[in-house]
Amino acid sequence: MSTKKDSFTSKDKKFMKLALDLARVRKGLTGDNPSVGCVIVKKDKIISIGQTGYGGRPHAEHNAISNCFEELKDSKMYITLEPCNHYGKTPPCTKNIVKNKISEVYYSIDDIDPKVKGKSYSILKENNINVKKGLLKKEALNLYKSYYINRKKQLPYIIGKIALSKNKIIYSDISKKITSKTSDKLTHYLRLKCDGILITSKTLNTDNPKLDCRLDGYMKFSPKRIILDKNLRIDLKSYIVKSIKNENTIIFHNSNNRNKKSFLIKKGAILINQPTNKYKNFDLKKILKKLYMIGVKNLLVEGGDKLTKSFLQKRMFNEFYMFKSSKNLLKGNKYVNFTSSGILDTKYDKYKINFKLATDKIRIYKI
Ligand code: AOF
Ligand code: ZN
Repeated sequence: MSTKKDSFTSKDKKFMKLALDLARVRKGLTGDNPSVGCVIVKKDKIISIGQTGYGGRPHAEHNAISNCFEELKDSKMYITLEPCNHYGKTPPCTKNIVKNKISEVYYSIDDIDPKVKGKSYSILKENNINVKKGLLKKEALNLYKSYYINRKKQLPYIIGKIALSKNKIIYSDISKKITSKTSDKLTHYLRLKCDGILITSKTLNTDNPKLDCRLDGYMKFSPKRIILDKNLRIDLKSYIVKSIKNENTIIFHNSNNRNKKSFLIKKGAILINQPTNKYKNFDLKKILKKLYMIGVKNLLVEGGDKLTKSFLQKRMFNEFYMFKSSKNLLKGNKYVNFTSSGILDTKYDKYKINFKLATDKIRIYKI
């Protein structure tokens, strides 16, 4: 039975919802390819499912087809994104669909990649496949927001995160831990979903952070560590330097310190000599463009107060997570206040999500 607003049945919606869930869990783990979910149904029974492979290949449709042990002829395929129709690193999914005699294809939204965009509908129709698009479109647009931003702006999708105490302190030299262990899980989930994590060498040298994803079994999906370090002040005894391997660390600098540079390069870090502007600062936009070019599609900024403020002032975050503890933090000899509450209230006040997590309050601001 179809619902009032569109011609899709509640069963169609259920199957597409499953496809969206499959895409959602793999999101952030498919490199430069979007994460797609695919469900194949025959006589109202699910006969196969597929997701885009880790790193982006094989495509979801390919996986669903090759996972299937039943006859595919006359089945119906639900896909979260327009299936590809081009020869890229993999052959066209439309061809695979036709070859396997799948008789109906429902997909949610058009791909934004110009190689693919909008062409699959007629290709499938010409092959006598009953094709419909627009099923759960709103949900899919939400899921692919970051992919659309990537491709349109040639920039990473940027998530900011900060943890502060009740008295708005983000660092104190006498008490390090601000938010709860439960909140740490959410931080690590964000690290899982991002392929790059950005901090300054100042934060690195003060906090000696690990910046990895410590959710059980997901360590291997830890993001690349990206350090802004104009004068190459990075502490060579820090955890980050000790754990440099396989180009997992990118350092933007503007320094002539030969010894330090060659030490870091030998360890396996990628050093990028980045010119500064007339105020002797890095141009963040230029850095973000470079990061996109080298494969960082989803970037988490776990900055200190200054870096966070720069991003907020320029409205460069697509999402911003504020973790607020219910406790005051003792101020030691050194402490840092969070100074961007005003910017958040004026520039990011339109769309907020609030929830409690253990003893903390989380607020997500979205653009
Ligand atoms: C699909 N299913 O699961 C994904 C698609 O280089 P290739 O061959 O991997 O093609 C990359 C393009 O395929 C990518 O830019 C995007 O347009 C699309 N992604 N398509 O049919 C999938 N991930
Ligand atoms: Zn494909």
